[in-house]
Amino acid sequence: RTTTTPAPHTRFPESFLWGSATAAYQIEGAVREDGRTPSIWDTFSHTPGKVLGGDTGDVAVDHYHRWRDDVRLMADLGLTAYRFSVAWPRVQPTGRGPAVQRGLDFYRALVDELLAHGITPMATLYHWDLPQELENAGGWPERDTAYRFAEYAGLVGEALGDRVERWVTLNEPWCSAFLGYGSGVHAPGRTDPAAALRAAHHLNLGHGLATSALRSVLPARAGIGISLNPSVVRSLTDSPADLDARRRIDALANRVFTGPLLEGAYPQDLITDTARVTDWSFVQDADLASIHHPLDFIGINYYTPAVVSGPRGDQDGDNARLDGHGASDHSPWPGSDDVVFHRAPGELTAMNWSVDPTGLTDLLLEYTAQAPGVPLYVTENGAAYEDTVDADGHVHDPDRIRYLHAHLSAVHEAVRRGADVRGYFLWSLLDNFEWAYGYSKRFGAVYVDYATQDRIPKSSAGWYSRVARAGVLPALDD
Ligand code: PNW
Repeated sequence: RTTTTPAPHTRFPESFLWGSATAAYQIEGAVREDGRTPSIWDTFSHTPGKVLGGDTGDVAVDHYHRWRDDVRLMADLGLTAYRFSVAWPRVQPTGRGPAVQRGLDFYRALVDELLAHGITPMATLYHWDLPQELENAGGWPERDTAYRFAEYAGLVGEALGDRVERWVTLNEPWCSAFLGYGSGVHAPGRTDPAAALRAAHHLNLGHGLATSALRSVLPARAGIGISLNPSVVRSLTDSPADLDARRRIDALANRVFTGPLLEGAYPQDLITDTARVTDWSFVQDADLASIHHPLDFIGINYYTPAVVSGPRGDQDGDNARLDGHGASDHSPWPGSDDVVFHRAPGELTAMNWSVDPTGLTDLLLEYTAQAPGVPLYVTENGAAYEDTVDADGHVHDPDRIRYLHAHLSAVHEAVRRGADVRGYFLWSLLDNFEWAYGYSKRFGAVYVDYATQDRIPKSSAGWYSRVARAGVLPALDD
């Protein structure tokens, strides 16, 4: 092959972390072991009609028993970091009171095993598994849940703070608030727009209070951040109506979190847009000061952009399919449920999410500008495809390799243009319980045969492994 243009220089910084990510409810199983009690996802997945195929996390990929093998798998792949989440109902089964030692022991052993293999742990404290008892007491729309979360964060921080240096308070609070309490496609499945906004505020407050609780127990070298799933919102046209739709969705998807986190205030336009839903009287005077801490890093989870327009009667009803948030008669956009979502350009993954890596570059540069000096991690990025095992026992997933290559190039491009990105966590290490889609969507770099729990690294795992070991992104056809 003759080529005149040399491959672009795609070396990543020396200390760049090459990781993968998972979440407790999606992989652990063992839902009744060692004192664990139900979380809202146990209740939800056991409610008929909520999860595709009636799937539950009861067994998942049995990581609670196979964690040693799973760590070895990461080590064999040459990965240098792992983002996992701690199951609140294992540590504090009722959401209150002292920690259950056996719950903490599991994570301590996991972390020790990671460290023994030279893998840097990143612990997420909340990846959606609220103890059911706290939901019974009102859940995230109730202020007390924020206090309970801070207390739990302190317990985990005390137990693991000597060995975990990177802490994520919340994973994707947007999903917890607006899919959990607005559209109801996630646990606990409530469909109350005012409750969704209250939940968003109490998640913000929980993050702030948990940050203080962690600071008081963690060594000074520890870093505390949050993983957001910012929407890259694009307007269908430059018409005033479409630009206004863009502004509204940007407020409800992004600025409802970055306002208080980075600027210490809720955006005025958000308060105005949602005035018919709530008067925001649940925000108390001191709350914004509690939320507005300096962040040691920001975690960015990115999959696909959104394209929106103002209301256009003829296309109403497509939203459930096109906004990628699952089918529901209820909108996850309080006060802006008339905004129309359109199919974004690009190929589709098995989630029907369009592939557009430029969104990731845009986001990383946008956060670099919005939060100058705050390091960034891509704490999730990846894609579901319809993977199958060949007759020879291999799983060939060239689409996923292309997706990862394009998105890692997008990260590199952001770094080249000044973004301080410290690492990349592929979602996900293993195929797992994909929330409302159950086991029907496979995001893993490693295939799981659910009948046997056999792990089969896909060709993308081998590809990612080579990238991680070299610290350089090869040309795609190498
Ligand atoms: C994220 N949406 O979930 C989560 O952090 C992961 O646990 C999950 O497996 C992964 O992305 C893939 O879906 C999302 O509807 C779920 O906008 C739904 C949405 C976004 C993120």
